[in-house]
Amino acid sequence: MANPKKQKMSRRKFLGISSCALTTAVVGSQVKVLKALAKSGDISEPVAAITKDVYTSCGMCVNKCGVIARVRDGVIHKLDPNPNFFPKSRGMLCARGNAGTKVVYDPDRLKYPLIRVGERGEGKWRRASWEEALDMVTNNMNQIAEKYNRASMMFASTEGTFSEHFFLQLAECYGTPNTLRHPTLCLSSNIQGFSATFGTNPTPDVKNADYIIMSGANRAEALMTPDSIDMIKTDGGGRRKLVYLDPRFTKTAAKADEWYPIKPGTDMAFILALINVIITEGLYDDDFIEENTVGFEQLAQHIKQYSPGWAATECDIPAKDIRRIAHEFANAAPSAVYYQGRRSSFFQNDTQMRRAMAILNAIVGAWDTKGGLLPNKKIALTKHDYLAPWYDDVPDRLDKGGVTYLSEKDGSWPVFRDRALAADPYPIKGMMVYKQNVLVSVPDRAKSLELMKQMDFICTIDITMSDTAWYSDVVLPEATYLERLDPPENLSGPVPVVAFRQPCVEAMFESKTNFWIMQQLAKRLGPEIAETFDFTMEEHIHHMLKKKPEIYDALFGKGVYYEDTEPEYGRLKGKRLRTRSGKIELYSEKYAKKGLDPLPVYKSPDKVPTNMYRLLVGRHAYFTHGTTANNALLHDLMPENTLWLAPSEARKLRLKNGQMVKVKSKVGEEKLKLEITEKIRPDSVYMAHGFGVLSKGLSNIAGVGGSDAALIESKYCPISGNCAMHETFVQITPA
Ligand SMILES: Nc1nc2c(c(=O)[nH]1)N[C@H]1C(S)=C(S)[C@@H](COP(=O)(O)OP(=O)(O)OC[C@H]3O[C@@H](n4cnc5c(=O)[nH]c(N)nc54)[C@H](O)[C@@H]3O)O[C@H]1N2
Ligand SMILES: Nc1nc2c(c(=O)[nH]1)N[C@H]1C(S)=C(S)[C@@H](COP(=O)(O)OP(=O)(O)OC[C@H]3O[C@@H](n4cnc5c(=O)[nH]c(N)nc54)[C@H](O)[C@@H]3O)O[C@H]1N2
Ligand code: SF4
Ligand SMILES: [Mo]
Repeated sequence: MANPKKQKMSRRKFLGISSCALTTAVVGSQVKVLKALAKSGDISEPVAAITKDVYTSCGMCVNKCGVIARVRDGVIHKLDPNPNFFPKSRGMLCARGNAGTKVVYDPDRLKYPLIRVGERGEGKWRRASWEEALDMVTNNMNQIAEKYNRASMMFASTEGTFSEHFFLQLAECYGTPNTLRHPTLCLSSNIQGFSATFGTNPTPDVKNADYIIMSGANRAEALMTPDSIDMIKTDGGGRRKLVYLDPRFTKTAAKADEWYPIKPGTDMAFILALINVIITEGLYDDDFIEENTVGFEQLAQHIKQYSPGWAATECDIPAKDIRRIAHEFANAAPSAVYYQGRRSSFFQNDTQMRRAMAILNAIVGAWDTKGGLLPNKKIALTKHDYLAPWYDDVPDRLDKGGVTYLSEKDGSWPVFRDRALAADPYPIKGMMVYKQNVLVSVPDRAKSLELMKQMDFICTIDITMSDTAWYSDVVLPEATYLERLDPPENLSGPVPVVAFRQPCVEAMFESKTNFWIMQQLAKRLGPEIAETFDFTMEEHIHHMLKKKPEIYDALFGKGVYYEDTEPEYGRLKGKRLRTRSGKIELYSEKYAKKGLDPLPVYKSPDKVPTNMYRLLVGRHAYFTHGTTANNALLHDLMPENTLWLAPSEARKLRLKNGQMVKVKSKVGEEKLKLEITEKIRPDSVYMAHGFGVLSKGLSNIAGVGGSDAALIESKYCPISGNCAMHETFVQITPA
């Protein structure tokens, strides 16, 4: 909630701190560039002839790889990797990164503020001035505050733009606690399980690990830099080994030394059996355990029940392989990692499954050491402090108490939505959405549509007509990442870096930055809120970098900033960790106190019912989530999604490759093309994310493929509130 203790930062004080000389330098050079550019960019007719190369960072996914934009005749002709060394992306720009030009020059992009004229979802709009659209947003926000409560407004957003915090600032200043961010769709179980063990969510030292086990992380397609680069790299002659578990034969499986098509939802059985072998056969690092951990005795007792023979029947991986892998892993340790991945929205037991991973890494001493798990570092930047107004009558978050560990900032999407639908304990009537595609990214689309139906008002800030924008009342066009000056962002990691964005070309049409939009809304919400936004982006950047002006020179000079090129090992040796005991918690006292299993207890996933299949979802190298499938360049590479089904099952169902099939779950029904492939287990089917859209404003993909969000049931982990997206069963019939 709004914190009255926050230090007030007045505009004068703010400016006093910034370096004025530097401010002039940036603004000066920026203005020169912008002045020479087209006033209102028309794709086919660039007005000015600007030829230059501009450093920035990619905005096509979470990674923020270093980019150099080749601007020719005022148009971004090509995006290349930043040629300067950058520890995060090391000269890599993936297919999506290259396709960024088609985000700017996309005929489907949002060009002007739009106000709905027909029914919601009917697709009838009129162009509005910014003035009118912004007035409409704040009038509605004020009405909701008056009629219900400030907490009846929800703010949904996802990171990636570097300026999400301004959106969250507006929410806080307006006075709602109800911000819904992406972690419970993505990685919150991961953070929870690892933090409960190590006091932090560390990063695996993929580059230096001799032995890596990856399960449920498809790094050759679901790219995370630098892990995806390091995973592929071989030193030649090194003893590096990659063991990969996935119900599908992915590109990572193709690169692995061993691939096991594990039964979905049983990774914990495999991990517990590895721990069993390592403990019962004395392969653990007893000095490390003695010095750094608590609860080994309890773990040793608990793990006895989980033998490789037992695990083999659960997870379909032969007991002899489990035993051998346990030996190989322990022999390679501490230069060995069980890679925890990122997305942990798989099963309801995800937090405890990640706990098991963390415990396995700990007992072989793969912590804070070369080739093991590394605690992250961050380059400190100065925060923007502001004094949010205080409102006495605002209740707690709507989803408060819904799960054991709820993040006040992120909330839990599935819990929140259920309570909002029941107006329990109060109604949610207004929705502000910024860079989140609720109807595509949150499981059970029909429920999200119901949620939107009950709103008095919905405003979406996006760059294209996403499904969520399509169902909104006001749609505001943001300038794309290649047209914005964004605040620098400090990305934590074993080798922390700072990334930034500057405009490569002038923002086209009437698109504006999120920062500008937030400032304009703040102004309309009254002077107290306006004051918290009373600075320019240039001033903000100088403020953030005031303690380290050299970052400024590095960012604008070569596009990247970092202080180290290699991780520092043993950094936390002898130091207290941020757990209850100050040590690595094999046995979690904290969990015991909350009535949770203090050690991971295995439960089999629900059995696949006869004549049904488990629906699996996941990444494709050419797309980011559900929202780049319409990009012209990427669409050429993969024009539609298909349903993967094993040949043996296709024969049983008398289905042919390429035919249209109906996929039906408890909550939805979709039609898409069948792809018969050996690359998937017979008990599961798979579809890529991002097709089957509702919006007709996405011309390449409207009416194409099927939506996974429409099929996935809304289940979640009761500890973290993370969605469980692989617990849905579907029936397949000819369409
Ligand atoms: N190209 C691309 N890269 C991305 C992104 C993107 O959208 N596109 N998004 C980024 C983001 S936000 C995230 S969170 C990460 C996600 O990164 P990942 O989590 O690696 O990505 P997914 O493809 O969602 O899931 C990984 C794999 O888990 C498999 N799987 C399903 N069920 C099970 C199971 O029970 N056990 C095991 N062992 N495997 C299972 C799936 O078949 C899938 O291949 O990717 C990041 N990188
Ligand atoms: N079914 C299913 N659901 C999933 C997943 C899955 O694999 N399958 N993956 C989950 C995961 S791991 C994650 S992280 C979430 C992510 O899903 P979301 O939280 O929805 O986030 P994004 O997909 O990054 O962003 C979505 C919206 O941002 C818009 N956008 C892109 N760039 C900009 C910009 O510069 N400015 C503005 N204003 N808007 C922009 C896009 O057009 C899109 O509408 O999805 C989760 N949901
Ligand atoms: S992984 Fe690809 S899409 Fe993501 S930031 Fe890097 S280049 Fe861009
Ligand atoms: Mo994610």
